[in-house]
Amino acid sequence: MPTRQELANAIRFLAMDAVQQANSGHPGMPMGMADIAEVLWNDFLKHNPKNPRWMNRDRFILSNGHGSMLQYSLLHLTGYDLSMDELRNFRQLHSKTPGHPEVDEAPGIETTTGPLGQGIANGVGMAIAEKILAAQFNTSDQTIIDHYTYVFAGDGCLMEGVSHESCSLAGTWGLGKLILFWDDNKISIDGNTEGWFTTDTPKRFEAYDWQVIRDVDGHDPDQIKKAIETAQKEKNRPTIICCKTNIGQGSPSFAGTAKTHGAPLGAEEINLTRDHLNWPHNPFETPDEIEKAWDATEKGEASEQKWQAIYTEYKAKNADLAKELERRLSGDLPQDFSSMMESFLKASQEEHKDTATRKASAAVIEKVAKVLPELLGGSADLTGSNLTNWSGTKAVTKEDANANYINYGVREFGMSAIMNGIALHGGFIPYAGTFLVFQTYAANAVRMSALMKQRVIYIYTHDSIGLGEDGPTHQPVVETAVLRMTPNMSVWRPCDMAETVVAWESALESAHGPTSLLLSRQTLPAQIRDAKALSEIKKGGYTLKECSGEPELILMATGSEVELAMQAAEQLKEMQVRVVSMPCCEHFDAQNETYRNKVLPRGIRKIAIEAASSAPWYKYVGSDGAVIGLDRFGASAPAKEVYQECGITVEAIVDKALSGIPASVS
Ligand SMILES: Cc1ncc(C[n+]2csc(CCOP(=O)(O)OP(=O)(O)O)c2C)c(N)n1
Repeated sequence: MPTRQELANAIRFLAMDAVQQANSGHPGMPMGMADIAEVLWNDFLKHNPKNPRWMNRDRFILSNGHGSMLQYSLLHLTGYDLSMDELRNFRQLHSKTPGHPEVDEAPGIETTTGPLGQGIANGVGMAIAEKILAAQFNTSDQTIIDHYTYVFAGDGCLMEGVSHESCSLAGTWGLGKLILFWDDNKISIDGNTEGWFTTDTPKRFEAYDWQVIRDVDGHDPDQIKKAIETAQKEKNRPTIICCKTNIGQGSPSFAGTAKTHGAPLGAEEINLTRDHLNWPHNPFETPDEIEKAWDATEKGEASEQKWQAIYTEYKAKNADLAKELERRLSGDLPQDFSSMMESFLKASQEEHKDTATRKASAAVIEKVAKVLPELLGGSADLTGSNLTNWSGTKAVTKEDANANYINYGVREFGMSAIMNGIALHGGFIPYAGTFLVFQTYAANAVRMSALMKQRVIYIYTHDSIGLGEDGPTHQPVVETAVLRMTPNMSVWRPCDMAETVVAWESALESAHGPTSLLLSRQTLPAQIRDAKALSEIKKGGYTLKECSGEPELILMATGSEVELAMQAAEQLKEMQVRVVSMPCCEHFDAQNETYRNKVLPRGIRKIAIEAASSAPWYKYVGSDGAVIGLDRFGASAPAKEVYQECGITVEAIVDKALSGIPASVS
C-alpha cells in the first residue's frame, strides 16, 4: 500500500509536470494543498467518478482556481473521464484542462473558478441550495438530499470582499454542511502577505458564527482527518479549517516562496524535487499501485448504489415528490407552462393597464411562482423597491429552510455569486433584485453567470434617470450597454405589462443563460397591439406602430422611451413614421435576416431612443441615423425634469426627425 505521502506526491508531480509542459500555470498551490486534498478525497468525499452528475454527490469547489492542476489531478487519479493526455494538454486549445477550472469542460468541475473569492460564494450558494432542497424533499423517514459542500480557498479568496459577503450569510443561515479549507501559506503573488493581509482570520470567522478549527498542520494527514471529522460533527454552523501549509511543498529550493506561485519550477528544480521526494518516475508517470490506490470508481459506484436503494424506496412511497424533484433537477418547466403564459399575455394585453414595469414584474412573479416552486427569489435589501416578493413569499431562516425567498442583505456581489452556486447546484431557478446602477458592484459574478450559461434571473429596477430624485448616484448610464455586450446574456427592457410577461417567460425558459430584466420605477402607459404585434414581442424587436405606406423614418426605443417615440410619431403626422419597440436586442439579433430587414429595412432613416449609453444603437441606426441617448450622468430632480435636462424628450425626437441631420448624439 502506498503511503499517504506518496499519494499526495502523485498530485505534486502531475501539477509540476503539467505546468512545466504548458510553460505556464501555478504549481505552488497544488503542491501545498496536496496533503489536504488527499485526505479529503480518499477518506471523505462522496462522489462517483462514473456519474459526475449524481444528485447527492458532495460538491467540491476550488475557489483558488489558479491551482487547477490540483483538481485535474484529483479527477484523473480518482477515475473521472479525464485522461493523462488531457493533463499533458493542460492549458491548450480545446483541451478539457483549461488554465482555470471551467464547468462543462472536464467532468466533475462544479463551477468555473479563477476570479478569487467567488468560488467560496458559489459554495455558499450550493450549500444553501442543499439545505432548502433537503427541507423540501426529505421526508421524516427518508433522507435523499444530504451532501457536503467542500471549498478550498487561499489568502487571495479571503482578501476579496465577496468572501465577507457570502461567509457572513453562511453563518447567519447556519450552513452546517459547508466546510471551507483555508490554505494559510502566507504567500500571494507579491510575496509574503504580512504587508497586506494581517487580519485575524479565525476571529473574523468566529464573528460570522462559524466553527473555527485553528492551527491545523496542512501536511499532517492525521490532523487534517481529525479536523474534517470535527467539522462534520457540527450541524448548525459552517466550518473553516485553518490549514498551515507551505506553498510549493516538496521543492527543495523554492518551497515557501512566491516563486512557486505562478510559474513552472523549471526542469532542474523538478529533478531536484524528484530526488528530494524520492519519486523516480518520468513526467506524467504515476506508478500503478499509486493509481490503483487513488481509483475511486468502485467506492463511488457503491456509494451511489447505496443511495439509489434509498431513493428507489423513496420513489415507491412518494411518487409525486420524486417526480417533482426529478423535474426540478432536470431544469424543465411544467408541461402546461407556456400555454399558461400565453393566456396570461393575452389577458395582460386586454387589460391594458398603465403600470411601472417593476410592478408588472411583481404581477408576473405572483402568477408564475404559484406554479414554479423552483423559483428562489430574493433582493439585496430592496424588496419593497424591486418588488421581488409575492403573496406566498417565505424567507429562508437558519431554523427553517423550507422557503422560497432570500433576504440577501446589502450584498449585491455576494447575492449574484451565491445565485450562481444555487443555479449550479440544481433544483432551483434563482432570481433576485437590486437597482440597475448597483449591477456594477456585482459585475464579475454576473459575467460568471453568462460564462457558465446559468439560468439566473437578475431583476434590475430603477432602470434609468426615470427614477428621478435619488439623482445621478442612483441613475444608471453604462450598465445596460455593458450587460448587452456580455456574451450569453439576454437583456430585456420592457415598455409595459405585455412586454414584461414575455420578458419573464423568456428568462424562465432560458435554461442555458442568464437574463437581466431592466424595469422602470415610474408608471408607463400600456401600448396597443394587434395579435401579430403581441406574438412578435418574443422576437425581441417588432413593429409596434405601423404607418400607412413605406416608412420614411423609423423610431426605435426600449422601456420607458417607447412612449416618447409613440408621442413623437403622433406629432410627426406629416411623415410616414414606424415605431419599433426593441425590448431585447439579443433576441432580435437572433432572428433571421428576412425578419430583421422587414422590421428595420435598410435605406430608411432611423432614430433610436434610450435613456442609457448610446453605444449599442449605432449598429441599428447606421451612418444616416441618430441616437438620442444618455452619454452623461443624470441629475437629482423629478423624473420629467431630469429627462428635459438630459435632452431625452418628445421634442428632441421630433427636432431630430425634422432636421434630418444624420448621426449626432444628444
Ligand atoms: C479577483 C482576482 N483578482 C486577481 C487575480 C489574480 N491572482 C491569481 S492568484 C493571485 C494570488 C492569490 O494568492 P493566494 O490565494 O495566497 O494563492 P497562493 O499564492 O497560495 O497560490 C492573484 C492576485 C484573480 N485570479 N482573481
